[in-house]
Amino acid sequence: MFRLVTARWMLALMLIAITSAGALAAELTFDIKVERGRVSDTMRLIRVSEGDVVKLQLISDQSLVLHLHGYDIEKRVVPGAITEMTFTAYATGRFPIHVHARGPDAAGIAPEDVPLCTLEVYPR
Ligand SMILES: [Cu+2]
Repeated sequence: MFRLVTARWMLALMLIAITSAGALAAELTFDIKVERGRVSDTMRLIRVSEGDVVKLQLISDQSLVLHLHGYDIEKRVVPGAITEMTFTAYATGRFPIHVHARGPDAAGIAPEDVPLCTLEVYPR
């Protein structure tokens, strides 16, 4: 009887372990639509948890170079195409996404002070 109960507990603990492991990380996709260098208010904050695989699908009506600080990922976005920025959120904190350049031949202009949007990565 004791062994049977113990075995049941073991099984329950294993199920808990499997379930929590499955909840550890998520794959999250965000559509970020940029119009005239701005995103809508609802897209200004991207909230994820540490370990999540984050895919930003960027679309813009003008050519831009976007830079995710901290993770230091830079992507050129051209009109009429979806540009993907994919990364694992390994670092926690607040990370701005800046417009670093505008226009088809844009390069080397000063980053804009106001971020396009902000990524928040929360500890798990
Ligand atoms: Cu920047």
